[in-house]
Amino acid sequence: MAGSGDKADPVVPLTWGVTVISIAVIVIISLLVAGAIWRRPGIAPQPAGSKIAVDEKTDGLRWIWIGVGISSLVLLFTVVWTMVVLAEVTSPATKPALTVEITGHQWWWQVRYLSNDPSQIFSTANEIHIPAGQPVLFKLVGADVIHSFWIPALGGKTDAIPGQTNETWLEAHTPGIYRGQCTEYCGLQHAKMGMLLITQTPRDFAAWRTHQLESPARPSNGGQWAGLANFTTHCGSCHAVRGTDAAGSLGPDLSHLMQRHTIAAGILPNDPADLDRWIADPQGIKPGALMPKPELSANERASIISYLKTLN
Ligand code: HEC
Ligand SMILES: [Cu+2]
Repeated sequence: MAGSGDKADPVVPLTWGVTVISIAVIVIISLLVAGAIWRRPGIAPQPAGSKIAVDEKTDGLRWIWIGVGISSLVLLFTVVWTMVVLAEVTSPATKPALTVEITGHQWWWQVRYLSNDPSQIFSTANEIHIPAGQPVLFKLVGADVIHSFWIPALGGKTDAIPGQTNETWLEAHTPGIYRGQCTEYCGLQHAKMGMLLITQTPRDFAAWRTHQLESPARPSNGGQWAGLANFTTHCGSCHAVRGTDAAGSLGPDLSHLMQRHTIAAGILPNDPADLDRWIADPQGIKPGALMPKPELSANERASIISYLKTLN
């Protein structure tokens, strides 16, 4: 019985333990109540005018004391166990070397890698990469309303609240991909506000990070250049791509879009056909999403897709 990370490990036995104890309590109490009903001494019909003797037996009181005693012990035990686990998971064993700022937007996650050196800061969206085996500090904020950050396999929920920075931490044992989800109702597309947490070996993570800090390669043919121009005009006010004039921040940073597994907060696979569907009609796929339907001719859209496919 173990979780997938340091913060989840002690919570798993606590969850099962409290569940089993609760079920046992319900079963035992139900049996005792049923037994009491079954054994209730009946009072036989008495002839009119006769006196009914009062039964003064008091040994039933013992059951009350024993019951209260056992219940108190069981409750005390679960309270202490819970407190110990809470204390264990509040802070990691070693100081996190990496800090990631997560901003909950309606209805996607902005992921910003913080650093004291401004040239080392970059943003991505809906997919968080972290090194396995190391604790990572997360700073959580809400851009508009309250969202909540949750990667179930690795730890509990923490709210992302506007005007306030909440902190949490996670650590994964091994490289893998974990699903996460917004877990505070935040509007129409709350259910479609997923994310992936991708844990990598420290070496792979370092390589990924270095690559994220680079600008994507420049277009290599006329169609892609036209795509870049169209992208800057129609999309650049909301989306940024490193090294280009597109520097908007209302939507996800698309600098290395092709490296993501999914688009639109985990609801579509990231392949050219679904990318095309999304750009043709984001409102049809995710009604209410804060990306309006772009006014593009079929040619313009095709050129933009051919450009987006270069963003590795
Ligand atoms: C008014 C701002 C705005 C404009 C203009 C805009 N977008 Fe978006 N875009 C967004 C927002 C907000 C999202 C996040 C939607 C969501 O997941 O709920 C998004 C999501 C996306 C995504 C998915 C990214 C990911 O990693 O999940 C792609 C790709 C995209 N937009 C491409 C485009 C292209 C191409 C254009 C121009 C034709 C464009 N967008 C125009 C705001 C905009
Ligand atoms: Cu939500």
